[in-house]
Amino acid sequence: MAVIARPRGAVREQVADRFATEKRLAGLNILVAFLALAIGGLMGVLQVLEYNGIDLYRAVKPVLPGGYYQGLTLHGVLNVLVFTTFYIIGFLTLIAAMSFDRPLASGRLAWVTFWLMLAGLLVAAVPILLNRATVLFTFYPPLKADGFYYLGLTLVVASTWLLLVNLALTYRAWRAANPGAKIPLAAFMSIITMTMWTIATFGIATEMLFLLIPWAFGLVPGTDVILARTLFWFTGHPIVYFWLLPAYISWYTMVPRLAGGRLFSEPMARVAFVLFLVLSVPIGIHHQYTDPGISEIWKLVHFIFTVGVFFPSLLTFFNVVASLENSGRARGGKGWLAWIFALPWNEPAFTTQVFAMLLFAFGGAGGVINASYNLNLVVHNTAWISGHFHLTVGSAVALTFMGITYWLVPLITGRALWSRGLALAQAWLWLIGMVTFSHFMHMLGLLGMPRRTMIGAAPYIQPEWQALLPFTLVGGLLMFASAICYYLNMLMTITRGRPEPDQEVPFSRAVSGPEDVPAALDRFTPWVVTALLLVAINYGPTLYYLVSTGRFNITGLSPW
Ligand code: HAS
Ligand code: CU
Repeated sequence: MAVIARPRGAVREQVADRFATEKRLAGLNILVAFLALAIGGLMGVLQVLEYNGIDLYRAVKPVLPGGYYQGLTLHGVLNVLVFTTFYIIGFLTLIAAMSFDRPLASGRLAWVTFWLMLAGLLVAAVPILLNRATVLFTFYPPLKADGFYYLGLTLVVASTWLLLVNLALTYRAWRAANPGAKIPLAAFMSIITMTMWTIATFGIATEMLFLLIPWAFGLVPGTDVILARTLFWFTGHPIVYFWLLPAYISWYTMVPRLAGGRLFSEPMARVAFVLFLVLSVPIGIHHQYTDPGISEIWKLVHFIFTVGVFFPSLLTFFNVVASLENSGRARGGKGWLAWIFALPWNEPAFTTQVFAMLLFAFGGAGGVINASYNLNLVVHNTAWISGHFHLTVGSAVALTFMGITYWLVPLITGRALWSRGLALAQAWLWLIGMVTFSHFMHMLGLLGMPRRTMIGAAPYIQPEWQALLPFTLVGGLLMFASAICYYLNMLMTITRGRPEPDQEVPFSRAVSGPEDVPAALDRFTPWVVTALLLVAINYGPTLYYLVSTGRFNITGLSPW
């Protein structure tokens, strides 16, 4: 993949201006994302305090009348729906354009996308804050929220499709100007990510439009719980790859350069992304092993395909570590493993992202345990699952997204990072805090501690849980300290950072680059068709059965 050349003089001014819209949009999206994360993260601190018998919800009752469960709804919705979605849309808007080396086809459409997403967010936020949507981020019926909660979230999701439209138009214009060239890697990956996401959101859009919205506004008397859950997980599983793939884009196309070397193999990176497009969606039933109404046969099929989607992450593991080794050796590193010490550990954007990778290796291993039908019965609905997703979305994704901002915010604002030392401290605190927190959450899960529960107030709290719970608090507080370092550093960068105008996206070259990419890995249509076919096979019979036998008579409840 080509490195963006540093333009000179007047040309530089022009180039900087060419991406002004994309930069502004990336900046605004990422600002919204991190504001959401600040509130969502704070709720996490309240939760871990409650686990340890310090119930601050009583103190904040005027603000959070719904207590723990309202806080948990905010934690889930803000962190995994709002933070991720806004960040991803902002990040992909900018890097896809820069990778194509042309602005997006429609700046106006890009603005419309942002404003619609923001409007959706505000519509959904009001009922949550008023304690009229304390249904957690999974909003399973029979729990019933205010209709505007569903409406707002639907608007956010539907608006993200507009980015795919914009990318498709940009691709068409780029192709007309570059017949025969290979699509630049980061642009190819961005389009795959948004295509996968658009297919994936069929589930949640159908659930919202046909089941939950009419039900919550009283247009129909009841709904069907299992059908709603199945449609939710149709999207709810692949959403994790919607979060992960932008982090992978950074690990493949930028981290090797930050490390001072090259990506090992571009063709292999494309194979991984194509496999994610094909395999991410038709596996959602691995969240429903314990649900009635779905045949064991389809649970088994979804299990087998889940093991399949492990493979592109293993390819990524190999490719990313090989790229790091390439970089370590390019910096004079030697030996079987000693090259690791030659890597630029004093570079915040690099270190933060490699820590995210390390944590993900463990989160990924836990994923296979979740996916296995019989082991899932041990860990389902326990604190183990919270341990799992704090390593995945809470680290592989969130920590990578923070690491990226260590070069991206300077690029957008034209100001140098305020403190590299503070950024490195942030990375180390997150690593140590998360290892502690997630390890003990996994252990507590194995000891049977349920997730999504006010453990501090539970009459059945076990002595062996009580022995381990303080460690979750230590981990949580270390992550809180990490977050403070992060926000302080960003605030100071934006307001006080030394001017440093000529920053660039650190796109990497590859050892095996575009020249080695076969034509099949530079196309979308065959893979989209395969993806749709697999979705139809893996979901068709179950959805048909659930719709045709559904009894839409659950009136719903709002117990908070
Ligand atoms: Fe998961 C539940 C299975 C990945 C998130 N998952 C969840 C939930 C969330 C979540 C949020 O099968 C809970 C949802 C809820 O509220 O109920 N998950 C998997 C599997 C994978 C997986 C098989 N999950 C993710 C990712 C997530 C995420 C990614 C977010 C971003 N998960 C499940 C299952 C459940 C589940 C069941 C349901 C459980 C239940 O009962 O409720 C795989 O995709 C993981 C593959 C990953 C790897 C790791 C590759 C490592 C790499 C880094 C290498 C580089 C290094 C650096 C180490 C194979 C690429 C080296 C450094 C040097 C210096 C050399
Ligand atoms: Cu899943």
